[in-house]
Amino acid sequence: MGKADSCPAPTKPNLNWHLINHSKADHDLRHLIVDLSRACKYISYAIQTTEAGLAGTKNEFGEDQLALDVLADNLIREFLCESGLVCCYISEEQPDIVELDPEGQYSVVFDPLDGSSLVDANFAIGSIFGIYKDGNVIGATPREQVAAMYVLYGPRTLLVVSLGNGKGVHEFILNDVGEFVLLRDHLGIGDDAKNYSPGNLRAITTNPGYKKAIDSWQEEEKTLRYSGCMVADIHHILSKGQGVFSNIGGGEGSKYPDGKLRHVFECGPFAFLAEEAGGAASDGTMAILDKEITSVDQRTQIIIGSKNDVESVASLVS
Ligand code: AFP
Repeated sequence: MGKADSCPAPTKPNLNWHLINHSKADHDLRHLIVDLSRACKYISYAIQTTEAGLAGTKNEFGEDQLALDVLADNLIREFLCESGLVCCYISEEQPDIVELDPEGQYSVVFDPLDGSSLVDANFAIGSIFGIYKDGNVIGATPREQVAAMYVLYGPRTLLVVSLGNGKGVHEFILNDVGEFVLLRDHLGIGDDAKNYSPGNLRAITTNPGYKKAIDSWQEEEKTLRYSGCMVADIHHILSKGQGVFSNIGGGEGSKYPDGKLRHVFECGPFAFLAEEAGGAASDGTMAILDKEITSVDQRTQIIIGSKNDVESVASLVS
């Protein structure tokens, strides 16, 4: 009797099963994604149980590090080391590229805990990951990612992953026995947004194009959905099947001249997921996926979500 006869599809496909049978992930990439998901289970548990106090240290960008930031960064590092599959990684909490196993075939870029300033308010927060095939992330473009994934720690812990190449964007939920099981497969983003999610709104005082974009969204009577955590705000778009999120710069002399968000571990992975879901991501002049990564701390403007809205806002802010 063949394997197919003796092993019917499970009623609740788990992440590992889905990566093998649906995404046809190669062996090592599948192991790496599953290892990252294991780290996120510990992070999810830590968020439920750890004091959300400051660690008293500052990260590379001068921001206060929460104890949970440090913990999440350490946990992910431990799982990457254990995997033996990763030659280097870039983390929001580390100033430089961190070298790991010279034999490893992959590099991973990540924000271990995005939205961590919201922890004490008990808002949803998340972890973001992009995976590249070799160690040369600087000089690459996010289109070269072989997978992107995020985990959203909200009332429920959700994991969304894609291996690109038309394999789709899939959502899993962490169940009570600690398994990520399939919740919805093939999340999609429609062409027109009913919801808008405007970040770095302080830029409208110095960037008239951004002001026009916000005015047009209000005139169109779109619904505002903005939490202050990129993972939660973009998950809202993928979950509802439409929406547009922006983080636009205020130009020279402003707090964030090029927008607040980092190209390599925030915008790149989300752009990969959005395009795979049928949406778009632009910096105002070009697709985020085609924008070269020049440094670890490079910031970029981003408009992401429903294609028509991304296009119209890009024409105003570029
Ligand atoms: P923290 O990780 O410091 O909380 O920042 C979250 C974030 O990088 C991203 O998730 C949000 O979209 C963005 O900052 C929010 O920025 P504003 O506070 O300027 O709206």
